[in-house]
Amino acid sequence: MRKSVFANYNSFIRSDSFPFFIFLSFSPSCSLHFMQNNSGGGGDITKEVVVKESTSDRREEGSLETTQKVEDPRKSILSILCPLLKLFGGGDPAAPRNALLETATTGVSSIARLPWGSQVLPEVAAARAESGQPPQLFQLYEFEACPFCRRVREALTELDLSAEVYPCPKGSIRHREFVRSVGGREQFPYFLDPNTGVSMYESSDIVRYLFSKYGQGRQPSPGLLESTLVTGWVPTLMRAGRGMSLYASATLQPPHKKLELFSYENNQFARLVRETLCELELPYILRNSGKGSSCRPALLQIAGSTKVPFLVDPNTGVSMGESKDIIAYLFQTYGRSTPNPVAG
Ligand SMILES: N[C@@H](CCC(=O)N[C@@H](CS)C(=O)NCC(=O)O)C(=O)O
Repeated sequence: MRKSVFANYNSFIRSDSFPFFIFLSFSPSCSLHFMQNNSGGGGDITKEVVVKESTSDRREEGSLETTQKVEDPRKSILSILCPLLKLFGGGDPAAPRNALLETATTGVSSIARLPWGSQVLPEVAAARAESGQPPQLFQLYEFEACPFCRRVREALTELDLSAEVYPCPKGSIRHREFVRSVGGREQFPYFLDPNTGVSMYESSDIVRYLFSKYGQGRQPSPGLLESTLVTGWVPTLMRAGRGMSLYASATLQPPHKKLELFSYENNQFARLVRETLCELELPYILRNSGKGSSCRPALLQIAGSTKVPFLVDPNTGVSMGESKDIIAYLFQTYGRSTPNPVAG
């Protein structure tokens, strides 16, 4: 670990981030990104210390050294933790799963994140129903298991905003490369708003931006930012790293057209589908359809009900509900290539 981390030790253990750091120290879902002043309550980030999982690839803010090499999760802390996680998580993500374990772990995850990411804020619902979505879709580079990305997806649900999601699992080939080349470093979430030309890292900044621009004067919901450090990691842990690493046999080429997923962040079954889209590195249009969403009439028309998840795949003409069926379909359709040499 870097010397500078120890130099700040005293203030660090007293900071809001300390409990989260302890979790991250054992979590393979994130590199150990410790941001001072990252309690979600203030945007004044004075210094960032980034300790990459891979001992051969360490960097601090200011030195934008980049590498074209795809990070090999097998050389990271994952190599120690993944066998355990894989055992707990049921091994091969494409293999049949224990339905009870799946329901229980995703259910507990949703309970941990109540009340965020389920319901559209009333002021926003009225505005969205009247004037619809912003003209161009946002682009969100993220991965499902990342608690900071979850924070942004929760805000999108509450603001009833759709987005193009570009999953960046560990071992991701296409999307991580894009973030590194455009943003300068591999850190998630990374967000672009083509309506304003704004792009940014830092989940709390992204959430504040979304509320200020599209929130009808609302501040971020009470606890949305702060709670990430308390329970934002629960789904990551409960789901044993699902939605974190690229599936070894994910097809190398993305499908011609983006899939479309009706979902809302804290829906326990939609989470399972998003994990799979992430593991297969499949870009998709996320139609957030929380309670009160303006997307629900369209969903009702296409699906015959407002239940989520509901997937539309314009590449094959398939559209379906039921998370179990969608997951099986996705692995069968997009998970059959020669094993990817860099995937974990
Ligand atoms: N303070 C940042 C923290 C972001 C962060 O630590 N993201 C982790 C994932 S949870 C990351 O990008 N890790 C690098 C990687 O996965 O390669 C934020 O709130 O956005």
